Amino acid sequence: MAEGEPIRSTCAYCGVGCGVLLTPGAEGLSVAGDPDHPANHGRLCSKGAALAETVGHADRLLHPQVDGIETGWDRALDHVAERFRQTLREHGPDSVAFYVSGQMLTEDYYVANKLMKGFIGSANIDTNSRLCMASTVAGHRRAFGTDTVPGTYEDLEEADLVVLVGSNLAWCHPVLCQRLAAAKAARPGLRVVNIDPRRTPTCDLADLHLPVAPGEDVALFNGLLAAIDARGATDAAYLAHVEGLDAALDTARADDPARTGLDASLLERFYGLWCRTEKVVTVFSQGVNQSTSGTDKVNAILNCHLATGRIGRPGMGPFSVTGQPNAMGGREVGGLANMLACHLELEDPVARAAVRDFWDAPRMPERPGRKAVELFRGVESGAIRALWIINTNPAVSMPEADRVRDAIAACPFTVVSDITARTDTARLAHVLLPAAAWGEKDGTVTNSDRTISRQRAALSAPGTARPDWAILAGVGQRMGWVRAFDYDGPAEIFREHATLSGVAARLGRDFDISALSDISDAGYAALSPVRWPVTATRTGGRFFGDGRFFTPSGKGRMVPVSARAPASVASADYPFRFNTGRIRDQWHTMTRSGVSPRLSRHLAEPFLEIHPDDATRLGLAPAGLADVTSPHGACVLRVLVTDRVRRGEVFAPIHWTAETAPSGRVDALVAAEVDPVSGQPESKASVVSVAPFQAAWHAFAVSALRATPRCEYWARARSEKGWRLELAGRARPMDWEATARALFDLPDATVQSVADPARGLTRLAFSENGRLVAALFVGLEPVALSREHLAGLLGDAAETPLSGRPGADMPDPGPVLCSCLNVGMNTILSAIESGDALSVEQIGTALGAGTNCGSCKPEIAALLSQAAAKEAAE
Ligand SMILES: Nc1nc2c(c(=O)[nH]1)N[C@H]1C(S)=C(S)[C@@H](COP(=O)(O)OP(=O)(O)OC[C@H]3O[C@@H](n4cnc5c(=O)[nH]c(N)nc54)[C@H](O)[C@@H]3O)O[C@H]1N2
Ligand SMILES: Nc1nc2c(c(=O)[nH]1)N[C@H]1C(S)=C(S)[C@@H](COP(=O)(O)OP(=O)(O)OC[C@H]3O[C@@H](n4cnc5c(=O)[nH]c(N)nc54)[C@H](O)[C@@H]3O)O[C@H]1N2
Ligand code: SF4
Ligand SMILES: [Mo]
Repeated sequence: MAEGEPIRSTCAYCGVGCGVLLTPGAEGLSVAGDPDHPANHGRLCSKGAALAETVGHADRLLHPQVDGIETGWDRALDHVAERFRQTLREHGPDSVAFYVSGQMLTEDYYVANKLMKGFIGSANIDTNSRLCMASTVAGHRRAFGTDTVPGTYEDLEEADLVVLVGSNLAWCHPVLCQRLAAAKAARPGLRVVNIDPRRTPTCDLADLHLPVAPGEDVALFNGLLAAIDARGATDAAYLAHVEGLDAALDTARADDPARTGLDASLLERFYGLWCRTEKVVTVFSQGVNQSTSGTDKVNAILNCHLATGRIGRPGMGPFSVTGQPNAMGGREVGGLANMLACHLELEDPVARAAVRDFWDAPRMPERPGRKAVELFRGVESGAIRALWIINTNPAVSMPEADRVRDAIAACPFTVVSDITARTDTARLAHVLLPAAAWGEKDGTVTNSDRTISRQRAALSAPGTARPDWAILAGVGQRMGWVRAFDYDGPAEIFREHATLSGVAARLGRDFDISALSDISDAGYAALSPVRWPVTATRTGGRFFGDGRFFTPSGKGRMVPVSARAPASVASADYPFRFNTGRIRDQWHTMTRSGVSPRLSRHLAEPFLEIHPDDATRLGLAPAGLADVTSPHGACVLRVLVTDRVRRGEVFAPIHWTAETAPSGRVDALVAAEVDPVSGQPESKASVVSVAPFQAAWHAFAVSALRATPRCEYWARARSEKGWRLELAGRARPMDWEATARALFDLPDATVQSVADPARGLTRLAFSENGRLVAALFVGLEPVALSREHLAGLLGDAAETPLSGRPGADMPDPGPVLCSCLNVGMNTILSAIESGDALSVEQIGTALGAGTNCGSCKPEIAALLSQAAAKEAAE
């Protein structure tokens, strides 16, 4: 790459795996979409576009810490190695565990897996992919004999029918959604069906929405399989390569599609469309995986594609979209407790011997290790006594999160590798190891369609932070395996991994990138995105169209499956079905996306979507707060009254933590019920009760410095010039000014105040040197103010901050809808009302909203249709 040219890398976030161009400069990093990357062809979503805002060093962990004291690497790594060795000596290999992540680079992941499975000699390494892709892995292995996504992104564009199952593609895989939307715009015949109990923004793209009853996708696809057979849509020639049709049909016919709760006529439309459309792609994600029947849901889908031979050909096939940037790479290196490496199986003695020889490994486990939920149960029971958590935040993201948090806190020895110490999990560690972050390190990731791309460093790591592979190798060497972990960089690790894939290929596995085994350092530095396999004779392409599978018989397998309801049963005490998921602009526990003020504008608080009828019945006020309780924990969430969810069902996003909203940790509510085959938890179908939170007061605050309230409810988000806070409490403090001074840590600042005790209103503005540094607005009801306006006044010589509203000459833009171009909802609404803009495109032309990443287009469309409905009613 020539001097001054941008550095080609891959986005830090989702499994779409978009290519980015990074240009470090005096003004900071600039990030643009890579027009030459096959995943995105230059597009980015709001999160990708805001990457540059998240690479600052403000909250970074800069040096190792042992028992809260900063120290050098030698001392920290010696200590970790010694404690792991001691635990092994005293309690055996299964008393230690690693809990790792689909966000690690392949090279990091490879070293972690090698250290645990080949050298420590335990299979107690599991990953957050257990909460994410495990059911798909298990379903793929049952049907194909290997965990392989057959198709490519182009298939979504070439299909005539795309079925989205349990996927909010518009918010979670936005660039892939944009590609689908563009294909549909160019070819309106392309039909999209969305299967989701909720009406999500993804529905705006759909011709048909099937609001399936929670957990009942097996019944839906069993009904489809029966319909395929009844209508003669099976492919006899392809079925010669497939076994199990009759058994699968028997169980399919025995299921009653009425379980789906869908009208017979709606089902009929869907079945008819599927049966008569040859080019069909079924995209599935967490609505499928995160279920106690997740593996069966996957096989119910795969059965339909196998029966019709619609697989591995252009525009056809089942398509699991992966969540994390390297969920796929993790599967390739064998990061799950029940896999070995390169799609080899741990329990296969031949595979074990081959990997042992290749690694020259002293000991290898013969049985699978503990899967995530069991792993933390082992920590709780004391069976696991030394734990290393890398690149994941289980004290927040595991089901029964309070229990997991307490188990980690009680573990005799916990190491956490993270980029920041401000996570709920890092706070529990004995040893904290500072990892180099995205943008600071080199390696590879594999996206949802098997494309391997380089991540490249464009910035130097702050403090003494190191890449994860180097931290792991350092511990491996100190534990005594000097040669096995003597790597001089990620290229060397990659070559070893590629060479091992050749060994696996000779044992009949499909993951084969052996043509990259002797890639030079320069070749690795310049590696362009490439879809695996990469062998002497083949690069990329699709799988299974030729009828060749990786099962013992070489045939594809249809698996007989039967519908089961979710494990948690609603009762009078817990009458609501509790669904969880993601929002557009935040990434998981927000340690990175939450740093961006732009991304924090869209939805700045934890919330609960609830149907208007339920809200009325329970006496929940719109924008009020609700107490949400389950047998496992409690939350307080902002009420969002909407008919996007049905009666009896509620939905909450997963992103808030003890750092950002302690009563918004929704996994505290989620039951740790798991799929019997994959061990994946049912994150989408717990049961809860909902009641109004009895608030004595509500407040909104802005503060130049990070402030941590002590009341029952608070949520904190970044703004350009500081922080914004939502607060509420069950009891009124005696003295608001004293409370506010303590909250903002401003004992001496000048204060302006207005109070209306009769209406319970108090407004306080604090300034230092004539500049506004903090303000608090208290009321009896949720405070209606222009939050954007107030957050913007911080640092200004604001004369009238206490009005809480912009002056008459400055319209209030309202909550931000388009985060890329910072266009508020009120601005869009007034353009609609004035008649200036009658379509999403016209709004784009007039205001710019929706013209960059396009992720907000569904919301703009919703505003337009609301306005049209209002007009019609008037
Ligand atoms: N903005 C953003 N994007 C992300 C992420 C993020 O944190 N933020 N995370 C990434 C990761 S790791 C992942 S795994 C993906 C997840 O991507 P998705 O799976 O698309 O996202 P979720 O919101 O978890 O869940 C998808 C949908 O499943 C539905 N659902 C719930 N129960 C059922 C059911 O029984 N049947 C069906 N058919 N649907 C059901 C929910 O209502 C929800 O709308 O997103 C990735 N992309
Ligand atoms: N109820 C419910 N729970 C869920 C889900 C759900 O839909 N519903 N989804 C599940 C799914 S699919 C997933 S993937 C998980 C995600 O859950 P987690 O993996 O727990 O969430 P993240 O916030 O992505 O955690 C990543 C951590 O790694 C740190 N980090 C970032 N970069 C680096 C690095 O380069 N090196 C190291 N060592 N650390 C780094 C971050 O600061 C952060 O603390 O949540 C799961 N939990
Ligand atoms: S869709 Fe967005 S978050 Fe996902 S890889 Fe592309 S730019 Fe990043
Ligand atoms: Mo995930």
